[in-house]
Amino acid sequence: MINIDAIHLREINLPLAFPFETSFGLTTGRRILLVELEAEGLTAWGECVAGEHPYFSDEMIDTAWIITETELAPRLLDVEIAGGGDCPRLFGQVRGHRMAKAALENAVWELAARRSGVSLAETLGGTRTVIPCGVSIGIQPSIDALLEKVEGELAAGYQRIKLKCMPGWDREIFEAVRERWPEILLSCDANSAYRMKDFDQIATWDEFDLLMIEQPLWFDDFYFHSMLQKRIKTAICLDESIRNRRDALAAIDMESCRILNIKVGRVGGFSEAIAVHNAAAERGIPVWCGGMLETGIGRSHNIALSSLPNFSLPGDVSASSRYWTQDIIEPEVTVSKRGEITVPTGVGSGFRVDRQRIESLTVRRATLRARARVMA
Ligand code: OSB
Ligand code: MG
Repeated sequence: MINIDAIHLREINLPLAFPFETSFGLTTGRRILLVELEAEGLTAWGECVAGEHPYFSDEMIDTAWIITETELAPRLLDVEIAGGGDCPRLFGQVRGHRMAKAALENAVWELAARRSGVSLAETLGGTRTVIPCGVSIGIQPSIDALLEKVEGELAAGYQRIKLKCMPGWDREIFEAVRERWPEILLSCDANSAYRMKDFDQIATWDEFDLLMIEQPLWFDDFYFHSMLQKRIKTAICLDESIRNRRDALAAIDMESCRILNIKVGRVGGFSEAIAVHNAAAERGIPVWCGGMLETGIGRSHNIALSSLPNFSLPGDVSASSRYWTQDIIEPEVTVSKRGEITVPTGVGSGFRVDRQRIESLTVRRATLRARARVMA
């Protein structure tokens, strides 16, 4: 059993090496909540993927901070836990706030792996030794700029290109990319930018042979996605809509999608991510690991998760250098010319956290400690 002695929260500010634009708007830098657990002389980190604004989900860094500090961290202190699998029960009384919960739960999994001297991937039940990688390319100032980006990512070896799209930045870019690269694995992600009036237009995209259309409609909808899926040949993939295993079951059963994007933060931690993965696997639905512009800490956790067997499609987990001039882990995440990341076999995530660099990026911190335990 593990007794956690202290939980450190910090906010780091980190500019993105390249601005990232989606149908929500432009992100030029990240404000990121990191949690660090201390137990038995070991430390383990977790990253909260909540954004700077409540646009992708209703969480944001500031809500995650207060929920972690006042509700979640106290529930982890002063109890004995066996591992990350205990967190959903411990946090169950707190409704929602899944990204905040995931940061702590994932750190507990990391801690448990380190304590047992095994890799995080093995602890999670991973089997893959390498994971296939794709990239998510933001909305660009021009089609020429987009083509140049795609060219660079393909040259780097990435196996799948995902284009962020929205009304006015859709058909023309699919046409331009398909004209130049008829054979590549190509998908798009609308982040909920379309409505029922757009169904006819979306149906015309079947000609582009997209691997999937990610989250075209409302973040909280299965019914209209299932209506759209009936109208088009291209597979729908849900991202924002899937909060847990029950959502995955509903979406699969209603045929709202044929592919699932799993983001460990969006579903509340590794326990639920594994449950979604298993539910999809049992029903023949492929999954892939989404990304949230993570630093190396969250990225290393995404790599471990992606080692599970049903992560059969290339994910949005790509090299550190696509996001940061310098990451906060060592070594940085790199992708081979074949577009693969090797799953580390070292203890825990398999990466070292650069504490000095994190220290220099920290703008806010708080520490919660367990009450002194009476030694037997
Ligand atoms: O919808 O997948 C998304 C980034 C931030 C928020 C939502 C999404 C994304 C991405 C980028 O697509 C994925 C990445 O490269 O980390
Ligand atoms: Mg998405």
